[in-house]
Amino acid sequence: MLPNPRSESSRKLYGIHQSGNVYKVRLMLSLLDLPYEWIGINLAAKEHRSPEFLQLNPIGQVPVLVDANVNIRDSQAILVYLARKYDNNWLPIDAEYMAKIIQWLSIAANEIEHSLTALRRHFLLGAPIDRAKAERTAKQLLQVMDQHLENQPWLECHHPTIADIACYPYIYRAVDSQIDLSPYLNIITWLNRIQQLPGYIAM
Ligand SMILES: N[C@@H](CCC(=O)N[C@@H](CS)C(=O)NCC(=O)O)C(=O)O
Repeated sequence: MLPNPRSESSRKLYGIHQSGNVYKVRLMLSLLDLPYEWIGINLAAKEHRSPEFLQLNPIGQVPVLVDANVNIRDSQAILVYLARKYDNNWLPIDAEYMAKIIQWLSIAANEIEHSLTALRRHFLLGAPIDRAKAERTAKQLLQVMDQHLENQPWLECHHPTIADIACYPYIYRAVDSQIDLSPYLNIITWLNRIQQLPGYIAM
C-alpha cells in the first residue's frame, strides 16, 4: 500500500525552534494542514555536523524536510516543494507569477538573510556583523516592500503565496533585530493579514 501523504509518520522536519528559516517551514506545513514529526537538532552539541545529519544535508544546516523518500534542504526550496506537491495556489505555474514569486524567495535568501536575520543573530547570539550595513540594507528593503504593498494585499498574485511566507518570519520578528517597523504601515497591515490565515501559528 502507498503511504498516506497526509500521515505524520511519512514526514519529518529537522530543525531548531529559534530559527526563522525553520519557522517558515513549520508555518507552511501548518497552513497546509500537513502533520509531521519534529526532530530537534542540537546545534550546541554539533548534531548538525554529525555524519547522520550530513547525509541528510551535506551543508550542515536546518531546516531539512524528509517527505516519504524525498529529502529537501533549504527553507525556500522546501516551500517550493510543499506548494507544488500539496497546493498549487501557493506557487502558480504561470511563468510570470512564478518568476515574480521567486524574486521574493531570492530576497528572503539574500537581502533579508544579510540584514534582518544577521541583525537578529547579532543581538540574540552575539554574532559579529557589519551592523551599519545590515541596518541600511534592512531599511532599504523595508521601504521597497512597503511601497510594493501600497496597493495590493499580498506580495504577488492578489492572494497568499510562498513569497509571503518566505519573507514573513524575520520581518515579523524585526523587534529581535532592533528594527522599528512603525514607519512601514503597509508592512504592518500585511503582517496582520498573514496572522489571520487559517492554520497560522506564531513562531
Ligand atoms: N538558506 C538556508 C539557511 C539555513 C540556515 O542558515 N540555517 C541555520 C539556522 S537558521 C543553521 O542551520 N545554522 C547552523 C550552521 O550553519 O552551522 C535556508 O533558508 O534554509
